[in-house]
Amino acid sequence: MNAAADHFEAPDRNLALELVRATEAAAIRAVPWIGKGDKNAADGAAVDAMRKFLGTVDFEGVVVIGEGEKDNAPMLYNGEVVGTGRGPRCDIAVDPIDGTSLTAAGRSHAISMLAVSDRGTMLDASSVFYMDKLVTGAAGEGAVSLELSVGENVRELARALGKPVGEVVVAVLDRPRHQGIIDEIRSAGAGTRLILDGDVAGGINAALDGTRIDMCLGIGGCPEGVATAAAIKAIGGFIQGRLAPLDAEERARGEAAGLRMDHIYEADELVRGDNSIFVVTGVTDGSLVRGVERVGGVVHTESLILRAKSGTIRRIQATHLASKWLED
Ligand code: VTB
Repeated sequence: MNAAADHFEAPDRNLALELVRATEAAAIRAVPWIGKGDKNAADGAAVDAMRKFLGTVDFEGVVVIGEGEKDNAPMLYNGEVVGTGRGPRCDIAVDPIDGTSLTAAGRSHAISMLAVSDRGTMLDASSVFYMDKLVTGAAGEGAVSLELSVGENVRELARALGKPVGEVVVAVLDRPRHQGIIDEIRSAGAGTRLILDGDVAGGINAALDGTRIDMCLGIGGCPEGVATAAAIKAIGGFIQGRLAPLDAEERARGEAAGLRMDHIYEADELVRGDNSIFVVTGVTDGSLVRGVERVGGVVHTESLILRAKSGTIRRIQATHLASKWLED
């Protein structure tokens, strides 16, 4: 072997290249339900399709973050084992549609996503519903923190990015609970990008270069926080999360499950190690990926696959024969 090439690792398998078929399938099957006002039908079609395709992939995945508990979710429930059972033992987080209401309404930014990491490395935060999150690109490392105020974070990030505070854009879920954060962002002189749903895409956009979002802040779903961490590790960005229990009962349940309530979870505590992958396919048009689109006899999908180990980011455009997937 060429000595100069010795420090390169031997190429290995990128599971994401196979798993992208599962998010593509979920997005394609959602097509008849986009804008039709029935979010459960959209979700059901996507869940079913994703599960079928996961079943073809050589791995043994345990759903750590899924559609909920076994009794409420017929498929892709927490603890369900997916894949052929041959190959690597993994944790998997799935959200066949993040943004079911967006999909049903025909609004932008709905995605189908999944994240995979080595078995036992994904934080099981299923006993707490919400998480306070802070996501930026790599520039935020050592500059921003959930311990700082919103204004301080905005100023520190502006300094780290080398641009005026007035040009910093912060994505926040548009919820009454965030009015305080929104006011603080604006009084610091930065701008908000209010998002209806989908803070996973918001977080990824904050971490990726070349998007119009510099930071994603606020309280969103806990599962979405862990899934975002898998993506952020691949992009090389910054993420912190702090559990935000709704009441004393949820706090106690979380503590009983071994979760630390006032602790700031770093990326490596949300998903341990550097072997995570993240896969997303657009359901409706968004800033991360284009939505799935049927044009006559074909269906177009756009996906992004991220792999932490190699640091690769791939954008995959695919054209599928509609007759194989959808009724006329
Ligand atoms: C967010 C958002 C999701 O849930 O995590 C949010 O990213 C949090 O819950 O798309 P609320 O809607 O109660 O604020 C979603 O909106 C739906 O899963």
